[in-house]
Amino acid sequence: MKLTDKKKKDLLYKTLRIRIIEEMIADIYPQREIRTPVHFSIGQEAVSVGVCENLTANDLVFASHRSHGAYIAKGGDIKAMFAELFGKVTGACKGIAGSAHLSCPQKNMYSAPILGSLIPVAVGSAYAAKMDGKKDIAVSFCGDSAIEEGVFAESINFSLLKKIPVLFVCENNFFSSHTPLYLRQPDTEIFKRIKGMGIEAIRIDGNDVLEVYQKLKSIIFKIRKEQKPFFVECLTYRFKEHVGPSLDLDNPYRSEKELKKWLKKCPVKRLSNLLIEKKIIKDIELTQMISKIKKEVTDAISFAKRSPWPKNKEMLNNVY
Ligand SMILES: Cc1ncc(C[n+]2csc(CCOP(=O)(O)OP(=O)(O)O)c2C)c(N)n1
Repeated sequence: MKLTDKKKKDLLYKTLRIRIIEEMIADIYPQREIRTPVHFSIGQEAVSVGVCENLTANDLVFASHRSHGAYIAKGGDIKAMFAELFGKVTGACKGIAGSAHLSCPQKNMYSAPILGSLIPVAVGSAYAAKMDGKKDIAVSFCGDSAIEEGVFAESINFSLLKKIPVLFVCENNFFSSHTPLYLRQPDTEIFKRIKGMGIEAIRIDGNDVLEVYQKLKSIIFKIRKEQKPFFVECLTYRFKEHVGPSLDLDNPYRSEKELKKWLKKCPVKRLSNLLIEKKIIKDIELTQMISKIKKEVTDAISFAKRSPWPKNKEMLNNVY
């Protein structure tokens, strides 16, 4: 499938938008007005964009603690996102969820930080849609560690048994907090292990927006048409520390050399360099994109700052 220049520019804009939003959160985070722990997806944006660009508004997305990319790519409101991070009542979840639970029911997007907890929910939601005769699918975004939870195997099994249209997207960034994949698994080619469970599974370059978008287009078409599950392992890397805006380079689980290797594969730079090289976009257009997004974020930050706090008595609403 050949992509138009317009589509390529659009994909660049959407990837860049996630990057700038998160970089601006990282910049203000040390001021300690945002008190929710934040797991940045900087470096992993291509996965969220490439997948969600192929979804309909009714398709459901279930993400993890590293939720921002999926929230933004599924169309979550940015003012509501910032208000949520600031703990304000105008937030996407009325200020009581924070970053790791950031959800947007209006856009059919949910996240939760208990590893693996939303994997069966994605399966169940897709099954419900199927039983209702709808064509909606559900996507379960999970890390390479979340799929080590037992519930993942149960979810794969049930989705195969009942022919459920669910897409499992594993964002393999090679770490479970501070433990590398090679210390947890005898074989680091995750997709091969998962294939052994009987589900179709592939591995792709999760730092190439165009590849993720194009490969997922046909996979999502297939899931919808054939009504069965699919597993995609996206190789990627988080540039920031596990939680917070620093780099974790003082921690021996990863090295500066490794980070530099992955920075060369930065999804934003790769796509912008390609589009500039092929004269699909001019430097000035890129600068304009950046200014537009920064203005949007600045407005969202001031909206969040001037919004009220939730009332004390509202804090336990919806807690069961
Ligand atoms: C059931 C459970 N066990 C442990 C944790 C603590 N924990 C939070 S994030 C994390 C690592 C997650 O790694 P992965 O799923 O690969 O996602 P990533 O953080 O790399 O995006 C762990 C162990 C948790 N949230 N839930």
